[in-house]
Amino acid sequence: MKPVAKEQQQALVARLMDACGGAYSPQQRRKFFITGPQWAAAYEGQALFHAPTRRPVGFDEVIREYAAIGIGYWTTHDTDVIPTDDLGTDRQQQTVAAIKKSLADNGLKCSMVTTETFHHAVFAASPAAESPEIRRYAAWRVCNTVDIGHELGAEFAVYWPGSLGYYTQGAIDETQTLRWYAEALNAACEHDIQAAKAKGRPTLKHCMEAKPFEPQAEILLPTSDAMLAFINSGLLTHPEMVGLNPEYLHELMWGGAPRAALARALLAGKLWHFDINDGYRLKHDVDIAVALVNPLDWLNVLVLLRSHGYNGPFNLDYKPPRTTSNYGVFKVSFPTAVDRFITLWEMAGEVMEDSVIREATHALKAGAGVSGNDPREIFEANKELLTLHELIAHRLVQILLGLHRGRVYSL
Ligand code: 3MF
Ligand code: MG
Ligand code: MG
Repeated sequence: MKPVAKEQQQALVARLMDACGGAYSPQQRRKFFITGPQWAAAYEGQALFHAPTRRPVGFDEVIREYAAIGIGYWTTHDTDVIPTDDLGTDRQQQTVAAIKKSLADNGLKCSMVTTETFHHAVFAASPAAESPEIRRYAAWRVCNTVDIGHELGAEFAVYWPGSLGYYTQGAIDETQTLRWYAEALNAACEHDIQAAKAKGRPTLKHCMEAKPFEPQAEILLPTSDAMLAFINSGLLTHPEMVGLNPEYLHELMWGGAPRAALARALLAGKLWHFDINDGYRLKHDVDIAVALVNPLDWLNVLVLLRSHGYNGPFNLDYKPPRTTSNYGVFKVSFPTAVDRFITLWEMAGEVMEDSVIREATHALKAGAGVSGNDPREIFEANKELLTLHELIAHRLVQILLGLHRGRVYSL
């Protein structure tokens, strides 16, 4: 085999990307409420056992590259772009002004801002620690992020309380910690009401994001369902301002069915924002790009969301693998993630219109038309109809794999 010299490798990647085909145009991609996180594109490949493999990239480069791909919206943590020490200072104002210019120059919008309450040493015992000064600082941080959000024209604020929990048992009182955490959210909502009024803007949609494990060993709000209970616990002064940002993998990680978790959030009227990615059950947060692991489940998730009129953001919260180069992040990782999502969204539309699935679903709902309350008789009368469950599953796989169009390799 002929070695591929370093200077020829990008051209090879570009040529093979073109050979893949099936790409959507930037204009087509921009029709979707697909949002690109600063932290996803800027992720350098580091982890507990992993050194970085990519050079750092700033917001200017990320925004420019997202624009070229056709990702129309940008999202960020406060400290992705503003060093902790600059928060609340003139340097924050200067950075926010520079971000605004970069977004405007590239025709992008900032859709969501989020507060980093997990990385800095001050949050070692969570943003709802016993010490009142830590909690005061956490409340100030979320309020400051609300201000940044309004300045950048965002619609959403997200909260991932990943450090709300513990490693060793008994040191914290869970009920008290949850009350304190609610106080931080209340501070953000109350500050938002004032800030929105002052700016003549609507208040932000405040969305909570659950993750079952990591970085704490035990997490106080590990699932979207736990968060729904928290929102309705009576601890929040403005529960109507607080909804959910489920993440696909975070629901899968604990062994849940993401589609069922999303359905429960939809029924509660709280599915406001959605982090899209992929991975495996009962593993750590591998944050693989959407539909690289579970494309059939992803098709079904999108059928659910499309058929229920979900119109919130699809946030590309994944980590480009550390084997992907800086060039590859924008040439391969993001465009292919966006295009798999769009293809599955289009397929979800096909599923909703599919005459086989439609007729089978209607027949199941119609039942056999027997009267009486004899369970044996009811079962016997419906028995043949129930076979349609498996037929529908086959039809979904057919649509996913294109089997209905015929597939030939060695035949
Ligand atoms: C961690 C996450 C986070 C959140 C982000 C938004 C770094 O697993 O998913 O991404 O999505 O903090 O609040
Ligand atoms: Mg994740
Ligand atoms: Mg997330």
